[in-house]
Amino acid sequence: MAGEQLAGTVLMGVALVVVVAYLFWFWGHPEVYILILPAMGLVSWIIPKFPGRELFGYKFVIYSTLAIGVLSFGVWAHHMFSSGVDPRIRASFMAITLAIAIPTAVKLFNWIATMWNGKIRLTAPMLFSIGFVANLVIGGITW
Ligand SMILES: [Cu+2]
Repeated sequence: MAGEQLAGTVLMGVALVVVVAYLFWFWGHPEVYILILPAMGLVSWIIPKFPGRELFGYKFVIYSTLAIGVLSFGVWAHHMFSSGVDPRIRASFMAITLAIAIPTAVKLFNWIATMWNGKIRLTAPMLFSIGFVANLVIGGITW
């Protein structure tokens, strides 16, 4: 009897940890994207300033921001795959996780296209923005 109670307590503890992890990522993953969107907005504003150009594909960058904001609510369970998520649910979260790379890549290519062959003044904000783009590329490739 004591052994069954102990096993039940351990199982409840494990289940609680999994529930807390689900709750954390349900909140935390959209939050990750919501935090980066204002920084992406700043970079979209700074990058055209110093080559003295318009932002390449302005509308696409705006719609990419909206797409990232919406899709960010559909990726959180990819952090729970090791806890045994149903394969049908896992597939949908995987698809959205892959899909969110598309608007992110649209932003990256538009920032690079804005700078391409431009006479860029390497001021501190511009260097920061180029570093942001480089960091995003390195982070995306090594993910
Ligand atoms: Cu994630």
